[in-house]
Amino acid sequence: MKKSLLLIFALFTVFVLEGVAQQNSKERLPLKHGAHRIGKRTDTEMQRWREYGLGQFIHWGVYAIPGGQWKGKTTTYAAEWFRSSGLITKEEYDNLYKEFNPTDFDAKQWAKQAKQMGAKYMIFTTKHHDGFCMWPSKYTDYTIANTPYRNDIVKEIVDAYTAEGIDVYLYFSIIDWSHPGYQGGKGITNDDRKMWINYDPFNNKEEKDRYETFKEFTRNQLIELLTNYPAAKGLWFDGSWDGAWMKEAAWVDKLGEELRNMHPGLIIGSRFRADELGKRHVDANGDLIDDYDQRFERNLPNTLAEVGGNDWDCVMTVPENQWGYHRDWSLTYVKTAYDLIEMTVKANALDGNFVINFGPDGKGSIRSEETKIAKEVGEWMAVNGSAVYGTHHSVLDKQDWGYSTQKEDNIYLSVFNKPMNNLVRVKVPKSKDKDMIFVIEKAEFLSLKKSASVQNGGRDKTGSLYYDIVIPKEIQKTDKPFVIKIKLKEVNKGDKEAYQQALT
Ligand code: FHN
Repeated sequence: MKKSLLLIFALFTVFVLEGVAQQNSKERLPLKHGAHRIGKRTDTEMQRWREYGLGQFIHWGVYAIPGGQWKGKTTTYAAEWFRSSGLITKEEYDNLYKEFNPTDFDAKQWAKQAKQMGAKYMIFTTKHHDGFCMWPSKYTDYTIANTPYRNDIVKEIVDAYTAEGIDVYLYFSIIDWSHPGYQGGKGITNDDRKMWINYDPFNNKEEKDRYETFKEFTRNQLIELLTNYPAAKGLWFDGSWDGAWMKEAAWVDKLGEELRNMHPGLIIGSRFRADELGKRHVDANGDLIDDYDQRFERNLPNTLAEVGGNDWDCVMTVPENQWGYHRDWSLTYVKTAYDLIEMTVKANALDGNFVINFGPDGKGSIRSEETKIAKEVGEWMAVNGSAVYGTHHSVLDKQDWGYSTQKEDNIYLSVFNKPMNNLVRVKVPKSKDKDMIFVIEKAEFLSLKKSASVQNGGRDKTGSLYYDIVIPKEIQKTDKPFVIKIKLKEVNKGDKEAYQQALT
């Protein structure tokens, strides 16, 4: 009896283990062009990226000349997509560069302003979807070299920002409406593997051959950018959702390797390439493609679970969806500096970087609304930046007054909803040891640089231990978010004084 029971048990175990093994091999697909690394990059360049906290994006190109308006008509379309707005003919748009002469442009001034805002990195549109190159590319005539301005704007930007200690990333659009070989608008979205494998983005051989010239052109331009601007830290891709590009998984993957080899430490986000099954950002196994996740454009995540342990950034417009210069900002809600500060802190509390977009006008001036935002964000960051730079999510749960970030054992409480009773109630984590509790050992308001008073704690309905930090008079009337830096200490419940302080 015993023997037969043992036999049944052994058979059952083999059956279960085999099932699990089969299941695993079914789940993990043997991808050649999916993620080439599981988990985060650990090198110094990527560690530096992770610590930026706040960045600046600049969308600038010939679309800044019309600024969303043409012949008395205004579009609500994104200004940088003006060529497709219907207000201008393609021919008119494609001749705008002949007027591009941004005599007010001062890269050093822009870089100073970005530094004052607190940006640690910046992303610049070297070429947006229209294909106009802000550098004198030798692979097309549609460049800054053939405008009345003529100077290499990318060089001016890279030099000026690098001199201010701000790392530069080169935005590059895969979509290029100016190249005859570019194959646009033929993406398919489906989850059917076979359908994707059989999908042909071309209508005929001629189209396919033309696309080969586009691929070579794109490769040449990327090599040119990294050769001309070696100080750039990374490439920020856009427009890679194009169906023909997505079908080139092997070729794009090889190009990525080539670019990385020529520029050690190069940082590339998840928008460069798809895997061989047409999956973007994360591959068909669910692993992040390349170095950081770019899916959170204008759309911050709300929980750590959503970011899946990956590095990520969120790029954000100031009006609703205008990246390039639009003359009329009355058309949508315009974010305030404090909206953007809250987003910055929220992103960092969820292990991401936050990037604020600017769209200078056709003459090269940054609009007054953006200058005001840069100033207000900068003033806040100058006092409270330690809650952002180099921080990550904290050991505290999310609480109603705002967001918490952490660097080493400093925890930063960024308060955006000031409690009416002027007490910031801080729930501390539960100790893993049943004999220990956490107490707030030190608390300091960053803007005051003096210790804050922590009132006796208590337990809320869920049994969580909390302490109240008193908002001092100097801050009670503020209409701005503020930061309290705290340190926690684990003490024995038997330590009478600390325990008493925590429970009364
Ligand atoms: O279509 C573009 C848009 O114009 C803008 O450049 C943004 C910035 O991330 N990217 C695309 C939309 O995802």
